[in-house]
Amino acid sequence: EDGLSGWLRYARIKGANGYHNKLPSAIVTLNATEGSPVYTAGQELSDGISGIFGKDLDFATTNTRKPPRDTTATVGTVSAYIDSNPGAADRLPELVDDGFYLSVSKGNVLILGQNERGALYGAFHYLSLLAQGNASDFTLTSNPEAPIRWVNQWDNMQDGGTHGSVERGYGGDSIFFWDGKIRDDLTRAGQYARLLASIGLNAVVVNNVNADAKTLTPENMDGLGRIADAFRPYGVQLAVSLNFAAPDTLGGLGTFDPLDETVAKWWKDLTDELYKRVPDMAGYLVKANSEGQPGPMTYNRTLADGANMFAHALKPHGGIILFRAFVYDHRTLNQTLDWKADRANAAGDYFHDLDDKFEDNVVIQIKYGPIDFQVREPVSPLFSHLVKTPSAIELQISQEYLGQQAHLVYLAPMWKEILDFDFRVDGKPSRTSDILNGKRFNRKLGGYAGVVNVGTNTTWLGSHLAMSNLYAYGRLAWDSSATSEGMLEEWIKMTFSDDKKVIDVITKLSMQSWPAYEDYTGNLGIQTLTDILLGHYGPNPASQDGNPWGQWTRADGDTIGMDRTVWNGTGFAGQYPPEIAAMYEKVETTPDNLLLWFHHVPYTQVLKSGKTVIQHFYDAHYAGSAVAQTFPQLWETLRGRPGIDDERFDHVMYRLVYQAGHSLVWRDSINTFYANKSGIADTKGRVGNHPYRIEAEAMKLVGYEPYTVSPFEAASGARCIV
Ligand code: BDP
Repeated sequence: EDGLSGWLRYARIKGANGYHNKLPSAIVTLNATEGSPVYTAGQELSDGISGIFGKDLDFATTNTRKPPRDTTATVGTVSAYIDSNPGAADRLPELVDDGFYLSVSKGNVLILGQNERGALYGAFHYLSLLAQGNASDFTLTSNPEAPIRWVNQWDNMQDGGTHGSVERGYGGDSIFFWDGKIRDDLTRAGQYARLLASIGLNAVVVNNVNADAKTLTPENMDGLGRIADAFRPYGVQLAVSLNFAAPDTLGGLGTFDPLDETVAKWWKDLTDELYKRVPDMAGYLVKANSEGQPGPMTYNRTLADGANMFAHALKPHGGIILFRAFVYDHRTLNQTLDWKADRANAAGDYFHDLDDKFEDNVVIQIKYGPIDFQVREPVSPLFSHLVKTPSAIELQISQEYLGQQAHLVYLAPMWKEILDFDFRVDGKPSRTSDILNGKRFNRKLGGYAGVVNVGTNTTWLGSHLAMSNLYAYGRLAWDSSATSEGMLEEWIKMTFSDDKKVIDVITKLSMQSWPAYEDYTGNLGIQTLTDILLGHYGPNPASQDGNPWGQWTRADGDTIGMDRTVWNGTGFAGQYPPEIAAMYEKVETTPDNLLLWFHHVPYTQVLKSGKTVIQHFYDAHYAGSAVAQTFPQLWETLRGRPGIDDERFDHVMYRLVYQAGHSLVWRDSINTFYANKSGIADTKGRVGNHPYRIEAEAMKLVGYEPYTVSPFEAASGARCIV
């Protein structure tokens, strides 16, 4: 068990033989051509039922629905079905694009998709129930909540000497690129598409948002065509991330001004070329004028001018452009000089006046929080500003700031809080999910973009347990009302087994993991305090303040937190609709978990819990790391349980032991840092008091040398041994 099949293992379930009479005996795919999603659906049904139950099925592709045996699984599109059964039209429910209808009755199964991939989604849904031991009769109509259910890969074509690396990827090299080219062997791309399709995800942006213009050489465009071919059997579409300056750097035009006609024509011709190779390309993703990337503002054009140029090129082909709201330039934010400068304001400031300026195939892709994938952020206010322009939320499955898959952090509970947040636009219910799915502002486009960053490692993400995040992402993009525990249970049953103990333990570990991580890394909305300049990983609270990106903690000897109020701070709170703005404006009404995000207060400020800020810090860091200490013990109780093979058991255990240890590093680094800074002692006498600790550099070990570490907080006295 190396993890390659993810949750699609189709492992034999308990009492498999007992199910045989509830299962179909044959599969009929309607009008399926080899390589089409309906054909794939038939194959998956055959593989799945054979794997889960040991029952082999006859397989026929036909355009009539005459069952070759008494019980049949029929799969196809609604229109193919109606062609052979004209009378059925009235009996079938309304389906939107990608939706499916599924009916199971005594081994006769009907799976109809509104389109081909909808049929495949229906087949995967049926198989997921079977894999969970549910073969009972039912009918179901399932429509996706939003049309955009994309995945972003931050894969580099070539990155210095590192060939096909993945930016902020923790699962190995790129499955798409190597040495500046598209890989010859794209087997993993197909396997990835299979996992994504099984949870209803429908497109992948294959290259990094920090895009390399060389992605668009003729040879590489041919390669992109091959990736699209690998995706197509699963109904997954290809999308491409663009470098705004490509007309100049690749095309040699000497300009990339979006209002220059030669530039617009260059993009149009290039887009036509791409569509020759990938006729079903989903569209583009663009990061512009951010972190040193080129963009329209280089020529004093608006972001809308930039986005619309691509929109025009894509429109004849039915493509869409996801234009990122992550626009900020640290070089213009000299926050050491300007106390009011706040990167959190940037997206709102840049996009606020552009709502009616975009073409109708432009979607603004907005990170969930105004800064950058932190463990706790308020939901980006920009979702409430764009009324005419559709938006997609950018979530990060890859745990860049959240332990990089070396820490278990199940993210669904965080995403649920974000999706359920009510902006109260015009005093009316306005949940993030209803803005994304188009209901609140009556829009057709919108949805979800998840930064996944899988790699060549057979575990995909570098950790078996982290795959629950990818699973939950897909499920939520389809149906945001799915519950965190419910999604976990499905995923555990398919990935491991339906053993009660296995379900209970993995659920407990996972559900405790995000709150624990927040507690031991950075709480009260202070953000994760990770090393901001290096890897975004270990503790380094000092790095938050002395650089032009951050200035986020604004901590001194007496006070801490960033004043983002309108009356006295950076004004960010005022970007929310009035009811929410009023809540965040005051210390008393701001939830404790965002207090230091919005307010600058003394360490002795008393929270709603009755504790002071500093004592809360100390206690939470102890409490969170204490939870992490229980993880290896909990996991140990699963040794040898059904579905827990040694290979995966050891792999997970290794990480949980590491997490338990690293949570102590976090606890002590942060607590000691703020104890020193504030000069206020822990009332429980723990911080800085480690009577049983033996410093590594005080030991004598043959073959090891003392070493000064950076960041210095990672070891007491900044010394460790190597
Ligand atoms: C930051 C990442 C960086 C990305 C950037 C982005 O550290 O690698 O390029 O976001 O999203 O979080 O564009």
